[in-house]
Amino acid sequence: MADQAFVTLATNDNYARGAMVLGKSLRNHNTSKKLVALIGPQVSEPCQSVLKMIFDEVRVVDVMDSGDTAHLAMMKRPDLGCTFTKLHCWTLTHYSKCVFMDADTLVLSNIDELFDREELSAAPDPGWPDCFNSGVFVFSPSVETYGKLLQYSTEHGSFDGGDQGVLNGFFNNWATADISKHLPFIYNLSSIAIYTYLPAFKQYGGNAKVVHFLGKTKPWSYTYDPKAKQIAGSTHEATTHPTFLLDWWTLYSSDIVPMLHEQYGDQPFHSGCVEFQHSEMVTFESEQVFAQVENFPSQEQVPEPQLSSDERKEKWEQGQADYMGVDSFDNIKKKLDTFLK
Ligand SMILES: [Mn+2]
Repeated sequence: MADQAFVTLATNDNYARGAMVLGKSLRNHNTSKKLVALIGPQVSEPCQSVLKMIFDEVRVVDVMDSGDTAHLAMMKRPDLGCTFTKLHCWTLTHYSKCVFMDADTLVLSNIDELFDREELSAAPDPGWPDCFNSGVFVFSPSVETYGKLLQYSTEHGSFDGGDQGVLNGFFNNWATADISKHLPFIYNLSSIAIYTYLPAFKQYGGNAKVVHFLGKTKPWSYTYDPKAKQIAGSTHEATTHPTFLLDWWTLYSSDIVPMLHEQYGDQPFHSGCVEFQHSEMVTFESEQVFAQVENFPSQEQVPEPQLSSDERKEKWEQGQADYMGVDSFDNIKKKLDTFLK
């Protein structure tokens, strides 16, 4: 349908890479919908060119320059800058229905069936399931709704400082009014679920259709060796399941990097793809630490000191689990298996 579209948002070159991977993943799964990227004025020319190859429409949104109600809203609430840019998706009135997807999401199968849903449909947030997560939602563009959203934001602000707080405040009967507006969690799966409810992840994780790389460390924050198919980065901060992260990097390195190279030409740019120097792995002092990180070798890797069981428990309870090291999915599974036996 020509009047239905997937919409994403990139305010800088890093998020633009996420948007490229998302767009490509939608194409690879044969979506019949249009693809729209809203971008901030900071996105570089070469990145804009690549986005234009993947998306049907690339629209620069400059809230500060818009001279309309959005600009006025921005003057009152400068803290909500990115939020106002995201709300801009409601102005895409040449489409009757859209699905917004964060640039840090990845599609694993065709999800065109989401267009059977009505505004505002979204999946529960894993941290507070009576709120929806605003990384994936179905909406109907409307100038009227857009105006109301801007008014709501300036009057009430955002309880979490971002768009999710604004949208949950505005669509405040989502939790109770209409169950058909609750998207199944597999349309917005964040890895948090793996660590908070592992048996459910083992049971249903394989049905995931959309992965959402929630948290501070985004897929593009890592580096990747395409030959060795290995990822490096600050693994103790990781909030992502290694398999999904590898899916992201496989698609990015094979489909997106060649397009970026073509657009950047002679200009220097950092793709994030490097050949890891295995000779540099021997800088680790203890055999134990080495074993912990050997799947993610990198010259940037700083070995973490070994923690006691109590220290690890404390970190875990603070939400700082070492997801790719000692607290990895495999290790948790091993531990659970010993209980279940
Ligand atoms: Mn996100």
